[in-house]
Amino acid sequence: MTGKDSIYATEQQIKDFSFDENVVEVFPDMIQRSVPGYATIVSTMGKLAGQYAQSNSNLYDLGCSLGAVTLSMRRNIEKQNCQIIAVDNSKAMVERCQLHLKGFKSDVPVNVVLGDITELTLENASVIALNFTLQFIPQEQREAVLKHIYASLKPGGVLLLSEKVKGENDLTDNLLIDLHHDFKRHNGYSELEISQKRTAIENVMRPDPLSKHIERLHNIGFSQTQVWYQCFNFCSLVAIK
Ligand code: GEK
Repeated sequence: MTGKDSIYATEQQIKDFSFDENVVEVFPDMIQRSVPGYATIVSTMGKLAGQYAQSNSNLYDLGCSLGAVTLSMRRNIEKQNCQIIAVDNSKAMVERCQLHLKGFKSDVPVNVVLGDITELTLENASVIALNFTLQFIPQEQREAVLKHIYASLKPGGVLLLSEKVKGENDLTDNLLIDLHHDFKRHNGYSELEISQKRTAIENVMRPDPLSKHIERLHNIGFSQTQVWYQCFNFCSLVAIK
């Protein structure tokens, strides 16, 4: 069982945020209360995976955390001979993810891998999910990761990309940040929790503007990119090879 997120509830010396055992313990509560539309995004990514999965191919869940997207994709795959490869570079996450997935039955094989997505070999993919993971990759490495994703996709394959984005200018960025902080307040986070989390995350998560994502995907070669969800500074899109 996982618990309620109170990691930043007391005043503390703030260290850079990391996906360690303490975060794993409260992760479902943390992400649910912090990302508007998380449940909708996860279930829709599963639906899209079901639609775009090709027989005899791999589906990847990169930065899988506890495997929410893996489970959602697995529920929707109807094609023959598909396997899901779920990857995360946090040992604590991968261990808990393996345990968690054991609790659900399915004929679709899942391989949970401890690995860094900047070093991973991807192949024969029909669907690749990056659900709020690219934002943690250093900005100068994002293009290379996306190029490798594109190269590993079969024709007609898709990247399902969700990201926290930066507003297009300072004014709209602040507007989106304020709306998001209101959302967190509404979900029970205090001012201290909101501000300490912001400090902890600012060095490890650097969002790009949505326009930058779309332009980069286009330049890499994706034929179509469609934003299907946005609430405040949280977006999800599908990019088709
Ligand atoms: C979900 N997708 O619940 N390589 C592999 N994993 C990484 C890397 C990397 N270089 N950098 C960060 N991660 C999940 C939510 S959380 C998003 C994803 C959030 C992993 C990191 O360990 C963490 O588990 C995940 O990416 C990001 O649908 O907490 O905001």
